[in-house]
This record gives sequence, structure tokens and C-alpha cells, in this order.
Amino acid sequence: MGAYEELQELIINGEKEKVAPTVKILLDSGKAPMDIITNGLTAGMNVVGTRFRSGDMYIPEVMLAANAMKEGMDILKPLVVGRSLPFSIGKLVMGTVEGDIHTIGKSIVSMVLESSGFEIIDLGVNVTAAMFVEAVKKEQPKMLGMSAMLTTTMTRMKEVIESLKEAGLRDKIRVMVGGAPITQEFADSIGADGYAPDALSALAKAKSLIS
Ligand code: B1M
Repeated sequence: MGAYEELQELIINGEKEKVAPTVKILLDSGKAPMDIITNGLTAGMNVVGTRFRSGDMYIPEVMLAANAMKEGMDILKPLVVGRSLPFSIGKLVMGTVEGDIHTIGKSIVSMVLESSGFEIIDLGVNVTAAMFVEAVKKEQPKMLGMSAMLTTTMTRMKEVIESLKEAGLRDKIRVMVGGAPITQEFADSIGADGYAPDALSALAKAKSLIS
């Protein structure tokens, strides 16, 4: 089994205690932290998603997988974000929308943007439209990023954009959306400025939106 496959298996099986030693072996062998996140942790979580959808895995197993993923992220995040530039190229308020507690994708996007010089105000998960609006008023960011992982919560994004309009803030910031069920067509339909399918595209999109 290849080095990344071994880490994927640990995520799939939720073997949290073996994740840290395996990540350290990969780092020692010269693998880049972002490659370990993408080819090991995220690739494993994608298999979990497929098995969950087909009924081969259940919620408790998915939670174990998420905990195992967090174990790896705790080691790798400081290594990626540690390369942060000593200045901010733009402030971005980020959160997962109301009713949605999926945190992993949002955190990876935040981490990649932060490592490239963005200042991230992460509001966490289950963030209401009022909380987003309040944060935009207080922080005055260049951008707002919203993540949604459920078809039942993606509609909240439109509510947030409407609330920004009502508060007279919409034309002051750029809005980027993402998450598994989100598409470019959906982003256009709710009046978002940008959509990205993954963390690296989110970085490119964020840079182009604020330039
Ligand atoms: Co949930 N879940 N889950 N879950 N879960 C999904 C999303 C699902 C697709 C699984 C499936 O059926 N195959 C499905 C949604 C179906 C749908 O709506 N059509 C689902 C369901 C149904 C549910 C529950 C309703 C299950 C239940 O209770 N019956 C429940 C809902 C809870 C809630 O939020 N209210 C639930 C719960 C959970 C857990 C708590 C067990 C756990 C979350 C743990 C945590 O986050 N702390 C969980 C997990 C882990 C998943 C899957 C398996 C993996 C998600 C993940 O972390 N992926 C997921 C299946 C899947 O996505 N294939 C699933 C890895 C991550 C790196 O990718 O999040 O896509 P992702 O992020 C990517 C991109 O999307 C993008 O970049 C990221 C990095 O590359 N991106 C952005 C994300 N946000 C962005 C923002 C941007 C730009 C890009 O700009 C701002």
C-alpha cells in the first residue's frame, strides 16, 4: 500500500490514534503538508462520502472519520498557515450557513486563504444571516465566504445576500460561495460574485475578486 493510501485507510476506518504517527512519517519522507491534506486526508474523506451515500457507512462511522481527519489537520494546519505572509492582502469573513454543522471543507478553504495572506475571520458553523451581517458591519471585510454542504441549507446563502442588501452592505463586499452541492449556476442564481469547487480554486477566485 502506498503512503497516501495508508493514510486514506486510517481516515476511512476512523483510526484516529494512528493518524498522527502516519502524518509524521509522510512529513519526514519529504511530502508537502498540502499534498498530505489533499491526497491523504481529503481523498480518504471522499471515500467516506461515497460509502455514506450508498448506505455502506453510517453516521457514527462518519463521525469517527471526521475526528481522525481533525487529528491530521491539527498537525498540518500550522505547517501550512505558518507560512503566512507578514501582511494581509484582504480580510475575509467566513462561515458555514445556518442549520449546517459541516466544518472540514470550510476550515480547509480558510486555511489555504490564510496561508496565502488573507486575514480570515472564521465565524464557525451554523451561522445565521444576522450573524453574517453583524460580522460584516464590525469587521468591514473585502469579502464574505459562505460554505454549505446540504441541499437543505444551501438556500440560506440567498437569505444572507438579501440581508446584506437590506443592511445596505451588499455593494461594499464580494461574496464567494462553495460546498459540495453548490454549482456556478446556483451561485449565479442567488447573486453571489464567485464560486469555487475546492480550496485551491477558492484561493484563485478570492484573489481575482478582490483585485
Ligand atoms: Co454529512 N452529509 N450530514 N456529516 N457529510 C454530506 C454533506 C452528504 C453529501 C453525505 C452523503 O449523503 N453522501 C449528505 C448531504 C446530502 C445532501 O444534502 N444532498 C450529508 C448528510 C445528509 C448529513 C446529515 C443530514 C446526516 C444525518 O444526520 N442524517 C447530517 C447533517 C448535520 C447538519 O449539518 N445539520 C450530517 C452530519 C455529518 C457529520 C457531523 C457526521 C460529519 C461532519 C463532521 C464535521 O464537519 N465536523 C459529516 C461528514 C463528514 C460528511 C461527508 C462524508 C464529508 C464532508 C467533508 O468533510 N468532506 C459528506 C460527504 C461528501 O461531501 N462527499 C457529507 C471533505 C471536505 C474537504 O470537502 O466539505 O466538500 P468539502 O469541502 C471542499 C469543497 O466543497 C470546497 O472546498 C473544500 C476543500 O476542497 N468548499 C468551498 C467548501 N466550502 C467552500 C467555500 C468556498 C469555496 C469552496 O467559498 C467560500
